[in-house]
Parts: sequence; structure tokens; C-alpha cells
Amino acid sequence: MGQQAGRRSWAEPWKIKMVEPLRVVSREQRERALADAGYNTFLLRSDDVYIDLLTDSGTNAMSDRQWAGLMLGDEAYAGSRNFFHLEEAVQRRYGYRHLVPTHQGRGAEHLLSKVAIQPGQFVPGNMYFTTTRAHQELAGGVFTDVIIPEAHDPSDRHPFKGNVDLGALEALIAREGAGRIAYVSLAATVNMAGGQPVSMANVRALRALCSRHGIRIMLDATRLVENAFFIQEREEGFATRSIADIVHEFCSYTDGAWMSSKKDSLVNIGGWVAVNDTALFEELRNLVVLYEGLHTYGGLAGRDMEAMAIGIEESLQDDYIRARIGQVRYLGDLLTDWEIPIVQPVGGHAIFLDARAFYVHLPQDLFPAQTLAAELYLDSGIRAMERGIVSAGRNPLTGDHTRPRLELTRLTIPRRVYTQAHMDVVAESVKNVHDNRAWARGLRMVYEPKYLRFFQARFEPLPSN
Ligand code: PLI
Repeated sequence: MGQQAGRRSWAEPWKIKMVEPLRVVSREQRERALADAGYNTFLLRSDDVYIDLLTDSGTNAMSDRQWAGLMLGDEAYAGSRNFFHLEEAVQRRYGYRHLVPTHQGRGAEHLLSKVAIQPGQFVPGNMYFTTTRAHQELAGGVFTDVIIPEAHDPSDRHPFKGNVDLGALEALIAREGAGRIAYVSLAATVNMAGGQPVSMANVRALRALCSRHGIRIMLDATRLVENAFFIQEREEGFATRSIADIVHEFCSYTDGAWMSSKKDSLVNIGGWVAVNDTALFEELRNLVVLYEGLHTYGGLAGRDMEAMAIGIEESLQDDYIRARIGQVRYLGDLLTDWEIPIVQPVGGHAIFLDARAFYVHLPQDLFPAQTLAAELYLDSGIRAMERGIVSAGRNPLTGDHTRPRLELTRLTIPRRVYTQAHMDVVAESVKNVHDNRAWARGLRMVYEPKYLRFFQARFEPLPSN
């Protein structure tokens, strides 16, 4: 009582039924493993990792109900009952008319890009995402960033840094003509900006603008549930609306969506693309059989679709999402208190360390964010991911590095997997790396694959002088 009287903390709305041991690896083992991996955390074996914050994609812990759902898999080649459960869940919660399942998000991006982009058309979006832009470009599209400028500044505390800059979009339409725009590629929340949300007011205004010009809006709904939490928390008029209700309204302003269910929907594999337009659906449903599988399984087992259908419902529980984002914020608050530079405000799925501010002495060509991920692994066995110049890749026309203003290292929090004590250990390791930041020398790239280079590129450390 006394000082703490009246205080109410959040806590996870679940308890742990099964555990998986973690492995602590020695400093010598970590040095060897990192060198073998070419200083790229994607190339580490997970057995050499202690706390794995590479991604929140497919790394979720499923619930007992989802595991039970796996046993109800109907593994028929065609017309599996689990497909119909998934279809009903997507129609009920996201509100789209037609569903095509895919093995994961990029399978959906591939199909949508192929059917909805004509070579040479522009695809404006609120910041690029790696796989999304790659598929848009493979289909001949020209990605154009139309996110608000605040998104490019890690310290700007705009509450909806994912918003579309409507003026920039209108200027593009005026310059190129609506016919040269394939669709607006709208992400909620925006991963590469730091998990930053889009406001309901922004998507409403975007709808009005696009309807005036006859342009479609396609939504990357991968982390829309997290976006809905920020709308409920920050936007006037939404405090008493449920997360499910906010998600449904948001989708109603768009013409279709694609999904990596490996994030919000609390599964380890799966995705979909859903649209309202019947002609577009028929093209997608036809193409899926070439690349993914029949239109009632799209590369998934029946059991996977059942787990997704259950996961959609679980993800929309208000107390679940509050605890999910609460954990991310807990880590963010620790780092902010220690004055470690991170993207502010803290977003939905990860803490993004600002590697430019962390290593002020390293130019972007020495890959500061990649260096930071490597140093963090060396310090404690924690695995993070580069989200800077390596991830941004090269300009397809000029072949030059794309140089994003954001040079970030992402500590991504899997859902329902780690505890608050793990977050303390992570924060302490980041602090130690920060305390020793003056010694970092940077990296040079010694192998660069053609597509999505961040996954497989190899580096060597620069010698200390
Ligand atoms: O990893 P996929 O193919 O299921 O989904 C691709 C994908 C699409 N959109 C967004 C916003 C993503 O974040 C995304 C995948 N993200 C990964 C793998 C990540 O680590 O963030």
C-alpha cells in the first residue's frame, strides 16, 4: 500500500503451459559463430542464439486452442473445411468478400503485384517494405514513397508516423495521371518506420482522395491489429471502441488486403490476399494454382488454416494486444531511461535502435546498423536485424545503394514467447554495447546476392587502427 496504492499494471492474459529451454553460448562460441555467418545475423544457426529478436514473423507461441485446432486439420486436396473456417474468419473480422490463401505474406504480394500492376505503373506507398517492394518491382512497378516526412526522423514524436502524405500523393497523381497508378500500397503499421501507425482519419481521407481519382487502395494488413491499438489509445473517439471494431472499420476504407499471418495472427506459417472486386479475385484465384497450390489451400496444410482462423480471433482480444504492446514498451522505456537512441514513439512490434545516433563516427557505407546487430550478438547472444542501407538494397535503375535516412537495428519481440525478465537482459546488453560504442569499426560487404541482399549478404570486420 502507501505510495503504490491505486497502481494497476498490465499483465499477460495467459499463463505458460509448455517451455522450451534456451541455450547460453560462450563468448568464444559467439565469435566463431558470427565469423562463420559472415557477420550477418540471418546466417546464424538458431542453436547459437540466446534470445532471438530477429523477427516477430512466424516466431509466435500458439495457444492451447490453436494446437488443438491442428488436430482438426482436414487435409483434403480440395475444399478442406479449414479453408472455410479461415474464409469466414477473414470475412467476419477484416470484412473482405473474397479470400485466396497463400503460404505466407510474400506469396500474396507476388500474386497481387502480378495481377494489379502494369509495367511502368507507379505504386505509391507509406514507406517501402523489402519483400513488398521487390514484388512490385519484379512486376514492373515503380515504388514511390509517400509517407509523411516525420516518419524519416527517429526522434519525431508524431503519434501517427505511418500516415500517408496526402499532398505528396496528390502531386504524384497530378504529375503522372491516375491511370499510371496501379494502386496505393498502404501498410498498417509501418514496419520500416519503426512499427508506426496510420490514423483512421488518414485512411478515411485517403479513401476520399482515391475515390475521386478511381484509384484502388490495397492494404498490407500484416500488423493491422497493432495499428488498431494505437488508434484506440491515441485517436479521439476510439477509446471505447473495440480493437475488432477498429480493424473492421479500417479495412472498410480499402479495396483489398494481403496478410502475413505469421505476425498478428499468432501462427508460424500462413498468409492470404483478400479483395472485394470479383474480377480481380478470379484472376488471383486462377494464378494461385500456378505458384502456391489450389485456391482452397494456397500452399498450406488444412491444420495451418485452422490455426490461422483461431489466431485471428485471439489477436483481436483487447487484453491480448494491450499486453503485447505493453511488453514492447517496457523494453523501450528501459532504453529511453538510459538515453539510448531509439525510434520514438515506440511502435507495435519492435524497438528500433537508431544506429546513426549510436555510432556517430561510422558513415553509412560502413553499415552501422549491421555492425550494431553483430556487436549485440557478440555481447550476449541476442539476435537482432539490420534495417538500414543493407535492407534498402540498390536502386533498380542506377544500381547504386539506396541510402535510407533511417539506419536502424531492430529488436523484434515475438508474441507470447519471452518474459519481462528477458527484456531486462536485452536492455542491459544494449546498454553495454552502447557504453562501448566508441570501439566499433564497421564492416565491409564481401558478398552481395541479387535479390533482398540483407538475407544472405556476407561481411568482414574492418581492422581496428
Ligand atoms: O514474411 P512473409 O512473406 O510472411 O511476409 C512479408 C511481409 C509483408 N509485409 C510486412 C509489413 C512484413 O513485415 C512482412 C514480413 N516481415 C518480416 C519477415 C519481418 O521480419 O518483419
